[in-house]
Amino acid sequence: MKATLAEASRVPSAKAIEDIVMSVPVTDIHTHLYDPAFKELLLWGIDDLLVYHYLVAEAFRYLDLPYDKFWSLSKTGQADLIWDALFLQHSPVSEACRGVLTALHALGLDVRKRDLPALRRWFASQTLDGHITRCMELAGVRKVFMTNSPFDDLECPVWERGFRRDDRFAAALRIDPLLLSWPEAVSRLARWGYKVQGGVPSRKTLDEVRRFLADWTQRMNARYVMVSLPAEFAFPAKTVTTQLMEKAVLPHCRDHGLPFALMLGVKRATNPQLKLAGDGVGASNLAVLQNLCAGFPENKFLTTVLARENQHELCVLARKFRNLHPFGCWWFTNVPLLIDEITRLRLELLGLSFTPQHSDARVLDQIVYKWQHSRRLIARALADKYSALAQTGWQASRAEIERDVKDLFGGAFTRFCRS
Ligand code: RAT
Ligand code: ZN
Repeated sequence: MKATLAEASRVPSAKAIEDIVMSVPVTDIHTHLYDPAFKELLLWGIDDLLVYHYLVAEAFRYLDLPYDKFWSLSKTGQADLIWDALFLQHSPVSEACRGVLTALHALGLDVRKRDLPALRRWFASQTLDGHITRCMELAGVRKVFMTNSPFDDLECPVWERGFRRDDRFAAALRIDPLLLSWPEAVSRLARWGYKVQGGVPSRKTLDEVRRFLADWTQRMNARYVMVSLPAEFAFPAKTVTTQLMEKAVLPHCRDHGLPFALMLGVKRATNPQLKLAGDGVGASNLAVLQNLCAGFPENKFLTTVLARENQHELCVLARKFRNLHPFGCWWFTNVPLLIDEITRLRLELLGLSFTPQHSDARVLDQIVYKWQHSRRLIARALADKYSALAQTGWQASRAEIERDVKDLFGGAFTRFCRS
């Protein structure tokens, strides 16, 4: 028998579901933000918002000055050009532009005036500590995962000196150079006292790489190990990358009970003149992921894929392998059209056993817009699902919905990491 309208209406309304989703505390599982102890590495404020590499790429669609000229300008000079091109000369309809306005508006600033100097004055009068608290509150974020690389010359000395941790910021050990630039990684590791040699890694070298990973995992208290891989990455294969992965990284993760996070499908330096803004996307062969999940059942894989074409296969793989946890709408997929599509696809194929979003924020204020925009879309997708269930007579209670939402915004991730 079909449920009556009255019965269906006992399910919390779409508005009530939206309220639950808009207010649930979030664990932001991948960002490029830093613990405030890293001082100027934690970016914030209007100029950093404007020179975000997503906006740099968009501004060059309109700018005609040479790339070098742009890069030789100060941060303020670059921000002035971007503001003019993307906000004044054209309407800021792209997701990255709209995001700046959402963040400013949520911070209580009047965007109608288009007054960049006034915005700068406002940010100059804020303290970093106060601003962190304010942004985290506005975004409803309770924990931020950083991206921490021992190979980063600015970041590394701070870890080596040691500092008092801010427990709102958790570490993730990022190892792209180790797996993707082996000759340079060898010189670094050797300089740090690890007895490694270039070429195909020997037993001794692999042991030393594991010692390096263990040292840094401990130093950072890293909660997972992470790499981004190009679209053409293959596994298995007879390459140094796969050897290191199989014989050092995966055993390390198993020993320490840590997930290995794979970000698949980036094409680095598609246009090197754009620097950080110059990376692109390619469809990955997800046989790689199947081979890893099946070949290493004792390992846990957090995975996000950059290509829209890979999203469906990622879900299907996650149905086959419980050691695979899909997460986030990464980078070029972090736009409303695709967040909506990908989230609905995941709900329909995986239920609630995934993490729909991470912010990837590089500038503190961005957490405010990235979470506000994503929460709305996720809320709508969920409301449609609970309403479809209500048509069968199944009424999800408020407590059940709250439980489900907590899972999506950090609970399922935490459980996966602990499992
Ligand atoms: O989204 C981004 O900001 C990209 O530049 C990348 O940092 C990407 O998220 C990554 O972690 O490699
Ligand atoms: Zn990232």
